[in-house]
Amino acid sequence: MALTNNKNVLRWLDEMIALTKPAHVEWIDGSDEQLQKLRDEAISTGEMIKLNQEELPGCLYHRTRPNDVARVEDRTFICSIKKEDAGPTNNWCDPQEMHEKLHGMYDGVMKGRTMYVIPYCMGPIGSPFSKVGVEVTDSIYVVLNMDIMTRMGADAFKQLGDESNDFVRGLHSKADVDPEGRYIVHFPEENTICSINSAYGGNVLLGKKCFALRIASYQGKQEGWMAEHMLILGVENPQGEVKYITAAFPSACGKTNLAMLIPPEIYKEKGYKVWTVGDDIAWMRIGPDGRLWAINPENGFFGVAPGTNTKSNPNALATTRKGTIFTNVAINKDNMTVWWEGLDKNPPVNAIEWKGAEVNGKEYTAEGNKLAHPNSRFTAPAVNCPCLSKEFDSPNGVPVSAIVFGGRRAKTAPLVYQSRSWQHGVFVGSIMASETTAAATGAVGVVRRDPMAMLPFCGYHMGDYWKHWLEMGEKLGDKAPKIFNVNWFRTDDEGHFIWPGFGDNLRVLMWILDRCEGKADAVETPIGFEPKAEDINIEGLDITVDTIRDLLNVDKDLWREEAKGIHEFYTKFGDKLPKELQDELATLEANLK
Ligand code: GTP
Ligand code: SPV
Ligand code: MN
Repeated sequence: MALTNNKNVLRWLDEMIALTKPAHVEWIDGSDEQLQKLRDEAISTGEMIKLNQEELPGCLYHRTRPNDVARVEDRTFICSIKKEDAGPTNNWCDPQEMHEKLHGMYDGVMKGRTMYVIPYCMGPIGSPFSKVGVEVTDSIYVVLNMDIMTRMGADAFKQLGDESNDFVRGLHSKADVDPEGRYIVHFPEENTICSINSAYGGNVLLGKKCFALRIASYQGKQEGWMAEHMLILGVENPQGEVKYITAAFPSACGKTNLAMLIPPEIYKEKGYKVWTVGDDIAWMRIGPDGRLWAINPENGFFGVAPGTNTKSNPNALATTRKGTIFTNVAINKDNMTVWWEGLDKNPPVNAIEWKGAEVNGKEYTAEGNKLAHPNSRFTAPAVNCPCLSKEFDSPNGVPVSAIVFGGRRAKTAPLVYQSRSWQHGVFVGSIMASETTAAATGAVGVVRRDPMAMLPFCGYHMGDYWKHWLEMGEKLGDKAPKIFNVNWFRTDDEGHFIWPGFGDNLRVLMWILDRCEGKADAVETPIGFEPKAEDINIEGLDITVDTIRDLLNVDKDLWREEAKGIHEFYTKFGDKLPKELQDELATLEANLK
C-alpha cells in the first residue's frame, strides 16, 4: 500500500515502475518488523552474512564485487542543461542525451526483482534545514544502509506533505554490477539522481554524496545556504560552554577521527570534552541571530574501517559494536567477528579476506596483501556513538565558531594557520590539495587540488561555488566564523608522520578556539596567521617546541612552486574565477617575494 497521497511522488513512481518493470513493489515504512524480514531474506540469499550476535548484536556483513569498492569519479556526471553550469571539474553530458542512454539501460532492469521504495529525510524530522528524498532500488543492502544513514520511513512523507514537489528523486539499480555500464548521474535542475551498475556505498546510498552534497550544493546556491563535505564537532570547556567547529578534509583524511576525538589526558583532567554532531556532511544556514548554524543531515556514520582501533578512535569502534553493517572488511571465521588492518596486531588465523577467500591471516598480511579492503567501511547508527552531541537532533543545528580546512600534505602545508579574513579563508579553501586515497577508484597518494574537499561533490561550476562562499561571507559580516587550515600529515625524511595526530589534534583546535575568542596571539607569515610555537600545548607529548616550530615552518621555495600550481589550476575556471581569489593569489605571490 502506498505510504503517501502525494501525487508528485506517485506520478514519478509510476514512471519508474513502467520503466524498470519490477515483479513486486514494496514501500519501506521503516518498521522493525519489515526491516527484520528484509534482513532475514538477505541472509538467506547470502547477500548479507550474520555476524556473532553475542559480540556484535544486530551486526551484518556484506561483500561487494571486487570491481565495485569505491566511488567512481570518472563515471559520475552532472547533467545540467548548460555545460558551463557543470564547470571544468565535473563530467558533463547533455541531459536529454543522458536520459535516453539511461532509459535503455533501466528498461526492464528490475524484471523478476522487487523494487523497494525508500522515503527518507536528510536532517531531523521537523527541522527547517531538512529535505526529503525518495530512493527506489532493487537492493536490500541499500535499504538496510539507508535505514542507518537517514531518517527513513513513513515520517519522511510527513515532512514532505501531500502537495509538495520538493523532493529528490533517486533511481538505483544494481543491474549486473557491470563496471562498463556504471553511471552515477545527477540532474540538478530536475532534482533527480540515477545510479546504475554499482552496489557500493557512495554510489548507491543516494541520500549521501549524491543528494546531501551534489544536489544539495546546487540547492544551497539557489536558496542561500551551504552543503559541505564537513564534520561538525563541539568542544566543551570546564565551565560547560560548548563551541562548535566544522572541518572539511578530503575523503579518508580524518573527518571521522577528528569528529570523535578523545581529549589528551591533560585536557580531560581539566574537564574538556568533545561532542560529535557529524562526521562527513554539514548543511549550514544563516540563523535569525546572523550567525552560521550547521546540522548534520545524516543519521549514521559510513566510516573507513582500516586504522580504526582502541587507541586511534575508540568512540568509532564502540559505535560499531551493535546494529552495524560492515562492508569489505575481513571475517574471523572461528567466531564470526570482524577484523581490518590497524584494528590490532593479531589478524585472525582462520580469516576470510574481503574478496571471500579463506586464508591464514598471519601469512596473508605478511605478504603485504590486505585482509580488509583499504576502503572497507562500517555503517553505524549515530545513536551508538558514546560522544554523540545532545544537539544531534536539534532542529536548529549548532552555531559555528570556526571552519577548518585540511588535507594530506607531506611537506608544504604547516600544522595550522589562520586566514586573514573570510575572503582570504575562501582562497585558503580553494587552494586545498591533498594526496588521493582509496575512497575513490584511481591512483592513491597523488597530490591533487581538492577545493574545500568538494572536488568530487560540487554539483555545479566550482567558480560559481566560490562566488557563493564569498557572498555568504558578505551576508555573515563580522558574525562569520573564522577560517583555518590544518595538516596532520607532514612527514620526516623517512616518511613518518611528525605530528602525533588523532586525540592530540585537540591541542591545535584549542589554539583555533582561543583565536576565535581573541585569547591567543599569532604571528604573520606569507600565507596567514600562525601560532607562536610555544602556544601549541605539548604537555604530555614526547615532542619539543622545536618540532612544533618545524611543523609550522613555511618553506618559501615550496610555496612559490605551490603558487605556480594554483595559477595553473585557476586558469581552468576562466572568467568564472572570482576576482577576489585572483587578488588573494597576487597577495600570496607578493608575500613570497
Ligand atoms: P571519508 O569518510 O572518506 O569522507 O573520510 P574521513 O575524512 O572521515 O576519514 P577518516 O577519519 O576515516 O580517516 C581515514 C584515515 O586517516 C585513517 O586511515 C586514519 O587512521 C587516518 N587519520 C585520521 N586522523 C589522523 C591523524 O590525525 N593523523 C594521522 N597520521 N592519520 C590520521
Ligand atoms: C567519501 O568518499 O568521502 C565517503 C565515502 O565519505 S562514500 O560515501 O563512499 O563517498
Ligand atoms: Mn566523505
